[in-house]
Amino acid sequence: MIRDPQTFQALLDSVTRFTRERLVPAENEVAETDAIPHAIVQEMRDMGLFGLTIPEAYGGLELTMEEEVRVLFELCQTSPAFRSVIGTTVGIGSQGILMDGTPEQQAEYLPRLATGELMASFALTEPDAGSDAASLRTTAIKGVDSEGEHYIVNGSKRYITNAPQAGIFTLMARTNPADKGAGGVSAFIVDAHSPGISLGRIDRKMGQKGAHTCDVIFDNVRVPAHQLIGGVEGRGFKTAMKVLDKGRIHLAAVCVGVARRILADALRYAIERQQFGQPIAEFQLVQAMLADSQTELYASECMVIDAARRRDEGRNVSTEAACCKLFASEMCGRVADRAVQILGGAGYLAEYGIERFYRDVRLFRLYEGTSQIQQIVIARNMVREARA
Ligand code: COS
Repeated sequence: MIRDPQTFQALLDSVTRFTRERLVPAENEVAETDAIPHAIVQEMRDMGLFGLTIPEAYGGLELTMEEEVRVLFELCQTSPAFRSVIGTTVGIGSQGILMDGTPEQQAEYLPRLATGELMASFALTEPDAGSDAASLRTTAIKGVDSEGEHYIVNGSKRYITNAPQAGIFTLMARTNPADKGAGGVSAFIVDAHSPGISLGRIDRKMGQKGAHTCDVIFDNVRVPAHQLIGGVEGRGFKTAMKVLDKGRIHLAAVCVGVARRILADALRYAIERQQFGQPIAEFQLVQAMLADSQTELYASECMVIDAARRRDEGRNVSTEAACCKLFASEMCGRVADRAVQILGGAGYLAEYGIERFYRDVRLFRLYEGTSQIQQIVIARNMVREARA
């Protein structure tokens, strides 16, 4: 917990410097090689970025949600692939352990997650269970043998971010196959190197080069019973939903950071580019695009800060998190689209970088719940509260 504003400002300043001096200059290399340089990952470790949200007692920085989103506003003014390095650990991979893990599970994993020595991936989505997450089919069947109680896991997971780098998976699997809904799902911590786990080939994506996703296949994987998160069966879906509530605010903050960068690039271009004898920034139709982007960006920043503060106060932010994810991800798409328009032909060329952002940000409206899923969450909560 950073209670001293000056210490927190020093962290923010160092993240801003790191983003400008190390990440931005490496953007093209990452896009071309589809890999984040090891030296950059190590610097992220050294800065404590893997432990942003992990309690100090376990070696993390224990940032509040408000502090976390302010760090993301700075860190994400570059290719979103850099954030993905810490994304599953800080965003969703470690949060199930943090929220619902037993003290033993927390003591075992959180210190290594905080240093970045261990990376966590969140394994919920399946080939036939995407938006309808509760329909997942991966099973974890309890048994006992000479080595003790365990679960045997079978099934496959899809689009698992950071799976190739993961040391552990937060896995959602069905412990009660008779219960086809959310109540039959449990959450586990699974060692990624367990016998029977194999990875599919790295997915070829439209954008976000350097951030890797792939299938993860579980073939009779033996998971010791003490790896059941919280030690109780049937709570895995709720753990996943709570993790996603937090993850959606985190991701909305990512959208704000990336949109800030895209808008700054578009503004600079508009000031430098001369047409009809003056900078195109002087033309009102260009100004309208700049102003609309600035307004929507400001609205997103305010929403994200407000939702983060509410979460810090211990309030249920399921609705607010979905509102933030919905609005900020759509905002980022519009900001990127207007930026291409402001740059004109240059916006379509790879060398200006805007077309790369245009492709990168398309994912924001899809992962951790599509825009349509956010609308469902918001409206369902509204109806439920109105009826209560
Ligand atoms: N926090 C805690 N518990 C929650 C919750 C939340 N935010 N949301 C739902 N739950 C609980 C419900 O209260 C319910 O519990 P009870 O059975 O005890 O009442 C249980 O979880 C099931 O909830 P619900 O009936 O709403 O589940 P649905 O199957 O209808 O699905 C949605 C809900 C659509 C919201 C869910 O499937 C979802 O978020 N899908 C998108 C998944 C996603 O984001 N995937 C991206 C993967 S990570 S890249």
